[in-house]
Amino acid sequence: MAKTEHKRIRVLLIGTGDSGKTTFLKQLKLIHLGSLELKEIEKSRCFLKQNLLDYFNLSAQLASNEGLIDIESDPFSTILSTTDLSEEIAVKISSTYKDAFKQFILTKACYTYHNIPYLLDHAIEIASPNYQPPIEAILLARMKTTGIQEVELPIGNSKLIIVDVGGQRSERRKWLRCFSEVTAVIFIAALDEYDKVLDEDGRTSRLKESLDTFRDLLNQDYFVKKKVILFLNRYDLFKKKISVAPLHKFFEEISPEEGSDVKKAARYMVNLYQEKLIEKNCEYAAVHLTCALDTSLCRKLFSDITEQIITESLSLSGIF
Ligand SMILES: Nc1nc2c(ncn2[C@@H]2O[C@H](COP(=O)(O)OP(=O)(O)O)[C@@H](O)[C@H]2O)c(=O)[nH]1
Ligand SMILES: [Mg+2]
Repeated sequence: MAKTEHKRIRVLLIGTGDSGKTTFLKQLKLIHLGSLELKEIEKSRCFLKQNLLDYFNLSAQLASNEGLIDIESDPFSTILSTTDLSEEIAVKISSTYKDAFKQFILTKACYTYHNIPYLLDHAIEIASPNYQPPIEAILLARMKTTGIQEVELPIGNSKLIIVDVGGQRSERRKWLRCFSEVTAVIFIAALDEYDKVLDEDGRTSRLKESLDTFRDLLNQDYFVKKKVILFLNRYDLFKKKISVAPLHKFFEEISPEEGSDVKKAARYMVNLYQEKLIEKNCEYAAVHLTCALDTSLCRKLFSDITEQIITESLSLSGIF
């Protein structure tokens, strides 16, 4: 191969739903292309509106179960019966964000619906027909990925192709299609999901599903001798959650002292994933605790990772 020829490096972002795959891809586009496509911005705008309505409704139901608000009376009853976020509804939503309900959102609902405080703070802007979501909001939008998205990014003399896939069970059947010719796999898991269940069936532990998915992935012939990088993501949410839902409440083998200490609790989570790597004799793994919303961290992390992948893959192909 001539030295000037572009080397194509395919990196797969993989993991169960909501772990942060698409958010990392958005960050990579921002870092390497400088912006996002207009259709992605428009899609985020629609999803932010939908997220606001959905998470408001779910949070209001929870607050009502605790007897904090009455969802049968206005403005809650009007908001809960609407399917479209008009400006009028947004004003009503904003008017509820006070007293016991606000307290409930900030101290409880935010651990399940992580972006609800931001959405409520910006409800009126989000509902405006002229709303142009800032990057901060675009990164916070929760939008389910279906199918496989490939993005090509120029990095020096190489082309980095990042592949993002849907993480829900129904989407995982499609993963096999993108396994061939992969240079490295980044498996992304959400650290704060240890007390959550899957949306798909409402009962399976999300952590167990992620660990099983990781183990199944390592079992694939495609990944023998491939570089596997593990991002234990949503570390910011994990750090906050540990103080209200310490790990020893969910895992009997961990002591209260370890379960309520962020670093020790994170170490425990890292070990759960590393055990799977040891089981599979996988020597090539690197583990990082990450926050996909942090652009400067993403810039540094991906710059180190791509440099390493490119160097290794060039040396494997005999250029060095
Ligand atoms: N606070 C916080 N939110 C995150 C982080 N990573 C992803 N999210 C949010 O988690 C939700 C799901 O992320 P997404 O990238 O769509 O997950 P995917 O299903 O794996 O593609 C979105 O609302 C993101 O804003 C993180 O590190 N910290
Ligand atoms: Mg996605």
